[in-house]
Amino acid sequence: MKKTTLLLLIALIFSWAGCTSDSTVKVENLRLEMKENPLGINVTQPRFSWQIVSDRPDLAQVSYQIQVAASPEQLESGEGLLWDSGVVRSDQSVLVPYAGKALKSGKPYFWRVKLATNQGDSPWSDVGSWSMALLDDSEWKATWIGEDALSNPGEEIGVAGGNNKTRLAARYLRKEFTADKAVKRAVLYISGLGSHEAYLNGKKVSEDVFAPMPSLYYKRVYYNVYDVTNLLAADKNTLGVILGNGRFFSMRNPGMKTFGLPRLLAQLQIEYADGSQATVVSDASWKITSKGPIVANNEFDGEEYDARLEMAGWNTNGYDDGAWKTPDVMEAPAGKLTAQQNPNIRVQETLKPVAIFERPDGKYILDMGQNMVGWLSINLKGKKDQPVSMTFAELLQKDGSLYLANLRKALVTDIYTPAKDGDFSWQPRFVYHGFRFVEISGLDYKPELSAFTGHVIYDRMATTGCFETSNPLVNQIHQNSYWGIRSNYRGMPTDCPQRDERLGWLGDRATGAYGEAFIFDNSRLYNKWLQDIEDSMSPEGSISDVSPNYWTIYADDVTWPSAFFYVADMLYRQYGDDSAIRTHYPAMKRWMAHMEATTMQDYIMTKDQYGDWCMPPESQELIHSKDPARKTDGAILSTTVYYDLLNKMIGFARICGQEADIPGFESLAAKMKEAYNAKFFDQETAQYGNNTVTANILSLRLGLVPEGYEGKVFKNIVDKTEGDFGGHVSTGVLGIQHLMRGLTEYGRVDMAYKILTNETYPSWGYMIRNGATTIWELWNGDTADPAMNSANHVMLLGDLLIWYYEDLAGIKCAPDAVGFKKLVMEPVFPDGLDEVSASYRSVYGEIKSAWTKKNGDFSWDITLPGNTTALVRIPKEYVVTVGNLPGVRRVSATEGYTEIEIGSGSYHFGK
Ligand code: RAM
Repeated sequence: MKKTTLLLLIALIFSWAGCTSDSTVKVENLRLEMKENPLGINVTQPRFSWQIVSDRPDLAQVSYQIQVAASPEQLESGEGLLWDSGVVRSDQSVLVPYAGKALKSGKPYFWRVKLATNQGDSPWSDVGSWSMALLDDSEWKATWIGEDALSNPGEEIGVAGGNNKTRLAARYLRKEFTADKAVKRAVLYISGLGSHEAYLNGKKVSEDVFAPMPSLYYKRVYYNVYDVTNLLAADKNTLGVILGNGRFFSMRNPGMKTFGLPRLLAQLQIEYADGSQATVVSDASWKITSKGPIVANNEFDGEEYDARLEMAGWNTNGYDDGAWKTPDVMEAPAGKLTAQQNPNIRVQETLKPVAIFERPDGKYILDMGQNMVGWLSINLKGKKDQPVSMTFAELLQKDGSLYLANLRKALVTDIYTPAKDGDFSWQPRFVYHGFRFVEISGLDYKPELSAFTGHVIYDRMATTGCFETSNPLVNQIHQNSYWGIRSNYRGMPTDCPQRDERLGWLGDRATGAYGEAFIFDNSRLYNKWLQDIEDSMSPEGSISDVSPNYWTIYADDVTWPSAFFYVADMLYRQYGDDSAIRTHYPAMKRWMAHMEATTMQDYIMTKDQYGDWCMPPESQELIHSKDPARKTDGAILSTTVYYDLLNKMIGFARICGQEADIPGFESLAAKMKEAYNAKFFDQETAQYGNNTVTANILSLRLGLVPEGYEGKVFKNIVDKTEGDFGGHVSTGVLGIQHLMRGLTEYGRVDMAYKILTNETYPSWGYMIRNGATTIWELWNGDTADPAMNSANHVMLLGDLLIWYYEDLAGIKCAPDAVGFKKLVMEPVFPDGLDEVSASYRSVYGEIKSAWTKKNGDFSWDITLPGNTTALVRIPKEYVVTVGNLPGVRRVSATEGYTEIEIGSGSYHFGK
């Protein structure tokens, strides 16, 4: 595109009438521990965050005052406050820690905040609230209960030498009790393992599914906290709980860690208006049955529901449970009972199928139009005793039948057996599938599309990012990523949602988590996952490549465990939350030392497990390349990454006040750099190892290249990409984490853009051209062996999403700031891309950036939230003059750029 010099105008989109004294400053979006009015907070100094808005530009906080009380009335009157921070001169509006009187277990609290800003004072905010978890184990009066037997035909616990399959019916539990006085507050503390669905008087206590989230149950057991005051009836009440198997009674055994038969711990605490208290706890006074309609539930194999076994009214008062049993007292699962701080899973969206067609065998195939994760709800006509079954798949075979080979041994089939002829509605409770297509059998008519609804499930978190460009392929890749990411959150980030695996593989998220954080508020999820990783460590300090370690893989490689560090760093940079770094620093240090002691030789890390996993192989039928010229030496991967982790540890040590550790990390890093270059760097050719793009780009981006050689090393990356791969990606999971940013930083955004927009193999565009609506596990996912070939893996995204938001849109946190308090906005403008429009809801509020450079005209709209600033850099070719208008703090010219420092507000640059 021909670039024209354009006049830069700065105008404020809003009408700004100069300084008036009326305060328009408002405080919004109160958060406690990054959540809105949370229940069951388990830290004693929770942190407050808020956002500030006004209709004028350049809004900055000058001071805050926070008040906390045990009731809204006390907050209002100011009497008996538990904390009044007083006026604190500070611009901090994210994660300000509580410093008042000790907070009490189980109690509710209320807070508000008032600010002084450069535009005047805000009024008091609305009142936010939270409640504390049970802080002391001794407060648990409940007993773990369940049915300690297999009592239905066909049930299997899985045995060594057997088929590994497990099968078990859901457990139904009930308890009637009386609440004989006026109730002020009732809170249910509950852990139902694997998954529970709880009811009070026949009503669900929440829309959560699969709660609580998975953990390494003998180290940690999560419980959930629900306020059920409104569900409690005067006088007689019934608590009902269904227990599914989840990840506790695991899908396969042995081969996947299993923890035992399902069990329930529940404690309902009632506060009466007269100040007295009552507690209803799980114990031997409850009743249990496993003869209910959910006769099997297994996340791999599906759910089987026999409507003939329904027990109408089982979770309401007066149900005759004479046929039910007294529950067995079950052993406690040993792990520390911990209030879950990350959100549970919910149905987040529903989808209607786009097509249905009949197969020659009388079965129907439903097409959802999108590879999705969750389940199907059905409204169909059935015949008594004639099962209707649904089998789920991502793909179809050429003949139009389901392609099941890539699901390996997962049976992925839900079965409903009607109790009578006629209409029925159903959906499963304890299973999910990764699918686009569903085969339906057992019907004697062709159903309407309206009979089906796809329920998309994943952890309840806000969508924070939006990204559109003038190039439909670039948009579609973002859309596929969005679907892939939401497909792979199940209380932990999973590798895949469909086959017999669905585990928390670390390597897939080392850099991925960072890119994902632009699209989803995944802060609580990743905080939780880091705890899974630490819980899953070996006593010797090894990190399991799968965490929670339902598969235990202590390979002592570097590249997969690096996620422990990179994700903690991401939480700090993206959300301003350093708690994960502080919590896990000792474990990180232990792992660094363990690795140094066991796998480092002459300052080279010698162990690697996966290589540059899933690089495009030489033949499209292969899963892994066999060509030595394409494979990167494992020692290069582990040494470069370990070196980078040392540098991360230096920063972490500072955050944790462990400065004494720093010289050790520094001197080790220096020795490693020297040894690494001596061993792998050829000064003549400026090549690392066998000159793969991955070897060179890791060395370059992670800072190992000797000064002065950067350009030459980079040239090798470019030459290799152009010469050997025709401008295509040649990396696997390791190299891809740095590819897009690396090419851009060293001046070849055109090559990054080519790689992005390729539609020939290998590329993201190739996946899409071949029907992908998510991201594949393999570049050659359409031709490779089904043994390892998921159509919904996110690891090959590498740093693509980071590059989308930071480099294409220019939404980038400044290196000396965290949480987007300060941005450096410096988009790249690849030839061929005319428009980018993106937004990101940061912890300070929404950031927007939209530029166009169509027909020679350049324009750029930016919006920054209150209490943030940005350094905007516009290439000189687009700018000749800059006005001096409100919100603009400074304008200066550097070589090639006009730099404009702005405060919050909305700005338009250009015509
Ligand atoms: C596969 C997983 C995962 C990857 C490991 C090494 O089985 O699906 O994505 O991290 O292997």
